[in-house]
Amino acid sequence: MILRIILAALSVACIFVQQVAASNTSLGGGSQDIVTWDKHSIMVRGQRVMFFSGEFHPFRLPAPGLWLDVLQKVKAMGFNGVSFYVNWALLEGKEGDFSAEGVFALEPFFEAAKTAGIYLLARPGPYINAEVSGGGFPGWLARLPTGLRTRNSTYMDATEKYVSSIGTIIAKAQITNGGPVILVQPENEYSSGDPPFPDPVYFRAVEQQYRDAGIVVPFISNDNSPHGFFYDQGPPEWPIYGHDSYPMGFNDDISEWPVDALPTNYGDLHEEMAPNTPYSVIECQGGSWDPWGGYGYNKTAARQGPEYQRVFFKNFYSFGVTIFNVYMGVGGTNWGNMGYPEGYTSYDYGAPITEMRTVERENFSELKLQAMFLQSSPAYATAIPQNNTHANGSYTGNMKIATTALFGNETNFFVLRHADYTETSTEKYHITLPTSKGNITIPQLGGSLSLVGRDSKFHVTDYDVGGINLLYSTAEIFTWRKFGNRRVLVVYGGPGETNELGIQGGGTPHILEGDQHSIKFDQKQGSTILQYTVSDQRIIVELSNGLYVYLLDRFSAYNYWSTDLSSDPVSENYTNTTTFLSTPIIKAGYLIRDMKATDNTLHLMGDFNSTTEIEIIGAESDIKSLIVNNAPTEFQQDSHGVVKATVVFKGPDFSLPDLSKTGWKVLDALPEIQKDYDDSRWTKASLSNSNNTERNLSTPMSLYASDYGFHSGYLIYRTSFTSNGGESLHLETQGGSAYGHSIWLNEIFVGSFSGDITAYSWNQTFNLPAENGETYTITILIDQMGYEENGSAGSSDMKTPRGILNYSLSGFNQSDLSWKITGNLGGESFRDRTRGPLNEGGLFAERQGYHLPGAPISSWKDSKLGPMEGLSGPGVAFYATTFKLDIPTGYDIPISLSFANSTDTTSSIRCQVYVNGYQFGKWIHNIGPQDIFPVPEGIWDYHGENYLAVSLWALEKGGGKVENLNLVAGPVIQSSYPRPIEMSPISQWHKRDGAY
Ligand code: IPT
Repeated sequence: MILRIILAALSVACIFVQQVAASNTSLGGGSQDIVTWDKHSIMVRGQRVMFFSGEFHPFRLPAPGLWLDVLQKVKAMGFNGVSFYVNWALLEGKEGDFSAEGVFALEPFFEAAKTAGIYLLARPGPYINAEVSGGGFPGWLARLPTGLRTRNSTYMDATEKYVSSIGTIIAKAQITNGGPVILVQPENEYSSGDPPFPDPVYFRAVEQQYRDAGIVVPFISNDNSPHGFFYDQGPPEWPIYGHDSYPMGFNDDISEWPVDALPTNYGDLHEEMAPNTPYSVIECQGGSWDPWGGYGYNKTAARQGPEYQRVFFKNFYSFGVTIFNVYMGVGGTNWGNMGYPEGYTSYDYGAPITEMRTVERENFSELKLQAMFLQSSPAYATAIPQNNTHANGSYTGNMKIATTALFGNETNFFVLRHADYTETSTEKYHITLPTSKGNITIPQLGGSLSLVGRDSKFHVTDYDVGGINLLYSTAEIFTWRKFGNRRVLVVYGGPGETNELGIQGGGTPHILEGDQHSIKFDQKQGSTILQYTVSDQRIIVELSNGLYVYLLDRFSAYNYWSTDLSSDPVSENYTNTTTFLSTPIIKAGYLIRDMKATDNTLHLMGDFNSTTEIEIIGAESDIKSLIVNNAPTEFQQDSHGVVKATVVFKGPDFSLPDLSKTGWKVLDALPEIQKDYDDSRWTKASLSNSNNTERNLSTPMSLYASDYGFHSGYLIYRTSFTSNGGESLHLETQGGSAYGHSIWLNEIFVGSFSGDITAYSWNQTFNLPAENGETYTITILIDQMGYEENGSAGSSDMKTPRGILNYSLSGFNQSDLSWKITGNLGGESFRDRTRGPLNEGGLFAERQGYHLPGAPISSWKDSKLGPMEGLSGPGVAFYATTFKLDIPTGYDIPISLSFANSTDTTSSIRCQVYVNGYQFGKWIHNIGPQDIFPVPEGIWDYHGENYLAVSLWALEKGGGKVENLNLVAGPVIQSSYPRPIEMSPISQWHKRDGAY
């Protein structure tokens, strides 16, 4: 055994040394030897790391005080990494004016990652896709006279300020400088486009920009699927090769699984394309975005739920993936107009951790089982995946079952699934596995094994449980631990399944807990063979070699946790396999974040949603006190060292304000249609040319909002004419999926387009009730839904214009009309530096800053019910109210705004909602599907006054209202996370100079 460890250490050291030689090279001066890699995995300070990561975008949770909460939950899921994008559009809203402060600052995020012990993969773009407006490109790029994402110097120069600034910020947070960043991905899915494509000159230039900014850690790429781009350029200058995978597609029929979607050839492709880099899946589908009018995220979460995770993720493990990022780990919110047009406000994504930061989805629990297993199995990282062309029938002789093997030095892994992965029936099988004791056909004690429904399972042979050889197991391993002379192995299976384990030198088993009849023993191959039927009655078996085996069903296993903040001087809080495998296993309920043992005292930090029996398995033998969430807690410790206690859940005492009683103020938010309205300070649409490379002008002047610097939220256009009587107006506008518009002739409502998910633009002709000799102003209000993404390199998709594309007024030449335009006040010289360039649109109330707390609402008219009173005709009203929240600390109680209109309400209304100035929702009742808008603590002040504003745009003759607007509390969690949460910066209203 000792020899084995020494040999293993030597071989790691050799690989390490070789690799240092191979990858300690420089591009623009970058060099380091802390993060290295070989064909199996990355290594940090020579220790192999299975980089198990969840995608999280700090910019989608503008409450830095909650970042640690989220990262601790990712860590509790057994993950050791997070991948994050940075959204350029939010940091350089005006060309050359880069700022990353307040909610946009990354330093607190890096600190939180260090505290949680989470390694980071930084993905700063500059292009990110990510279902954000322009795919992360700021609106001013629409004015570049060139396609985007090419070597063209106009484009490259435009990226320089951002890349050098964000590159410098990330560089400081690299592990070489004591930070959590260990990998950087330049660009994003640079996988298709116009010639020259693929362009190594361009790709390399982006890398060079980051090297110049001080990035020294390895680069990693994310091809959109395994094309192998750039790998053939060879190391060392080129990145670790990675690709993405979204096998379930997006927004497809929610109930069915696609056929032929399981990528069974990716392991072979990797061997062909990039055999010398670790197999890396940079984005593995962990949910889906949901479009306007979509199915809603609970359905997405269910479709990409535990069955999908078992079948599809284990398929990737069968190829030996060691860099694995689940997109998304935590979705978050498209607040403040940041989303792209196809998506609505919520970006929950059906991810394992919800937008409200809860962990009750089964997706979380299933992933925890998988991640814990791989983190507990150091042999996995170097095991060699076997060609699986003949997987069907191999090892089982049953053609309905596919088995793919990974062979290690001693330990072998076998991944089983139905040959037809969509199969929902049960398949029984026997399997013959090679072991150190020869081939063994399992089960040996009678009966058969089974794959029940959509499932995939790991079987292992010669698996090292801290020096005890697990000859084989068909039960899946959750984790194992070694405490002194004792070992604990926790395994699980699906309900009703038969499983069998062989434990070498196990001697005579002793059942400590559970039903004697559901378990069988025998001695074979020098091992204790143990067969059991999985039920929710756990079985604990003690073997004579000091091994305790916990036999669980999958659902009970969900309640088991292990914490691995190793807190040692070298590995800090990052997962350290050696210390990890000697920390206690904790059976609890909702969430365990951390456990520390000092001087015979156990300190446990966890979150509870009900009164919970806890067990700490592997505590020191003489525990004197147990402190749960800072409270001394009664406990017993049994003769096996297990500590047992009860954590009592005490429901909090609180109530939420009733929004029909808080009292509202209302303002007419469309003064533009009034007779005397003065638009002299508006921007004249005077450009006779546009650089827009996506669409040629159809009008004598550009009416593309991006040409005038307006990139977010509502747009308003005005023009005047003197009538010859009864003109007709033809209009073509464009705002992206689900957008809408309304048109007025002076104060007379002319008509609207209420939106359709498939209508990105709309043509309409109106007969104007205009009288000969009278002068009229036409006012057009357009909802712009964000810019399109720019997925194909060299394209100009993000420039797809917003605003008026074309118009004609009968009896007039186009050039007889002149137009004025407004969007947010100041356009790219946006006023609210706290909430960034996109938070405001062009409504009068937004231009004045009335969505900000401290707005002078006392002079506005009273409205008893606010948006629940609504408008009796078409128009826009702006409502505001204030109220106090007083939420007890010690609890995590997410608070959302719920808009509820009866489903038969046909009237089209569009609302925007602002909480303490942050736009946290766009509600479009006639499109849906989102009615509930979570707002994070930190944006809400849970212990003080809050300012809530709602704009309501009624698009139809009959007007409209929100039938019910409520504050609703999400799941109430008794939480160990320190509260109060630090407030996000809430800058106040000041009279805005030059506002119109
Ligand atoms: C992949 C993008 O890289 C990512 O930013 C996000 O947009 C994701 O899609 C979908 O949520 S692209 C992939 C669909 C090929």
